Amino acid sequence: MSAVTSSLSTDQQKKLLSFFGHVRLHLLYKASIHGFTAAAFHARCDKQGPTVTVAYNAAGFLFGGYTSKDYAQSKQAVHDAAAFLYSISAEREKPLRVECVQGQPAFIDESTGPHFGALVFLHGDQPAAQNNPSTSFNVEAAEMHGYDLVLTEFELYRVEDLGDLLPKPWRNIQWTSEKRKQLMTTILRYKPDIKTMNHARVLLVGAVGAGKSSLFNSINSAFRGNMTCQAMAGTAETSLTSQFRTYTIKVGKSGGAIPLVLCDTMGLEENADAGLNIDDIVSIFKGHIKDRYQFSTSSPILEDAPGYRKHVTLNDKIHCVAYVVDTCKVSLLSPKMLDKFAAIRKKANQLGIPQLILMTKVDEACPLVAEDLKNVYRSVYIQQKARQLSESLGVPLSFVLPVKNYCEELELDQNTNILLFMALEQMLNYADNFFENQVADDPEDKIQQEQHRSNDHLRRVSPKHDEHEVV
Ligand SMILES: Nc1nc2c(ncn2[C@@H]2O[C@H](COP(=O)(O)OP(=O)(O)OP(=O)(O)O)[C@@H](O)[C@H]2O)c(=O)[nH]1
Ligand SMILES: [Mg+2]
Repeated sequence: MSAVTSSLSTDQQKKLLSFFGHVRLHLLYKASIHGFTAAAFHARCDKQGPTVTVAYNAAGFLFGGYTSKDYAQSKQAVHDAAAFLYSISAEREKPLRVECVQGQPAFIDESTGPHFGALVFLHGDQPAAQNNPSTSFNVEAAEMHGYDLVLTEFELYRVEDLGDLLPKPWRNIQWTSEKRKQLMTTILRYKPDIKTMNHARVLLVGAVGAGKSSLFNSINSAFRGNMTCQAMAGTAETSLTSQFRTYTIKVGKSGGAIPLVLCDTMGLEENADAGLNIDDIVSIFKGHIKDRYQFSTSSPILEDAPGYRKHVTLNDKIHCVAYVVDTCKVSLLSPKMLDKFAAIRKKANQLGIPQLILMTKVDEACPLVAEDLKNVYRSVYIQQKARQLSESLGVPLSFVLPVKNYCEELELDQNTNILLFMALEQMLNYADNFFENQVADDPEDKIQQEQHRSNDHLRRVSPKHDEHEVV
């Protein structure tokens, strides 16, 4: 299936947005991809809250209707004082807006295409609209669509209220260089509580295009001190990453490795036989998959495959899972995708692997955050998405961390690094919980852990140690 992207030009989008306050348009349905039928429309657009339909014709008109109510095929006439029909064209500087006649229903909520009385879209399951005389809207056909009722495209967008900024952030962050340094020092000084271990291994799991590879590149860049693009990142219909990769991250160009290994995977897709499969994820959890293993979507790894590691140590296992989710797609997580996440979570829980969620692309999701990343914990929209994500995945809100990856910048940014380092710090804390569970299971390791703790304590109080601090 082709990528679903908006057909709105920048000028059309600007004019359409001028009808609303501080909102974001989220494309839910595009007839040329999903089908010019009422059934295809309702499958994607029912129960989505405030939406706007956008019809395109060859005469150059863009026209449709806004409603703040749900489509639900209830067979009822729906009253909505906020509803309106509109038309936009290049010739008209100001878009045309037609209000609903007071007391009249805005639309008939049936199983046809959207039915605004005066205008019925997807008429007869065709790329067509129908213009009717109506008591609800007084529509001038010439102004609305120039009598051209053949639709070259038809889309529906959810109109998401971005809200304003919260007076107080929902998490307190110090956006200072001291904070960045302190986080970096904490990460560099990290040592697992098990003597034989010198790093934590964290797995990135998420849908195609969620930003997993970019996250590694961003963290790598932050430690390296310049932009890097070691992992291939970009947009494609299926996962761009097709191999299992384990990455060590160095401080500077020739410095030592940080005590964390990031593992990048192929993206998840909602269909059972597409994208990374759950059996492979379990093999990764258990340490059986070697670096550079080429995933196959048709079958999971076999024990006699060259990429299969038979004898695993604690070092090879995954100690923390970070689910990477695109903030813009939180409300679009389909039941099938949520089922996949639930199945993966169940396996991780059975193996005692702690998990957290990284919400990427916060800049793309909220213009206030794009303007200033320091708004990330003050944006009503980001907070709402974090809550929604924690509910849909069934994890506490404290497990959800917003991050922004480097993607178009040429220079590092302190605030971007702070969010990335906070995510890393949390991964290490969670990996510690994994190690604690291992130790609790193994009494011999418990003794080693005690020894390690006392040595570690001596190291931490030694003033000489601080002389070697790397920041
Ligand atoms: N604006 C913005 N774009 C991002 C961010 N993170 C990733 N992207 C973009 O999203 C696209 C996909 O990113 P990738 O890192 O390739 O995603 P992935 O999860 O590795 O995808 P697959 O390997 O295909 O499964 C790229 O074009 C990135 O530049 C972010 O935080 N903000
Ligand atoms: Mg990738």
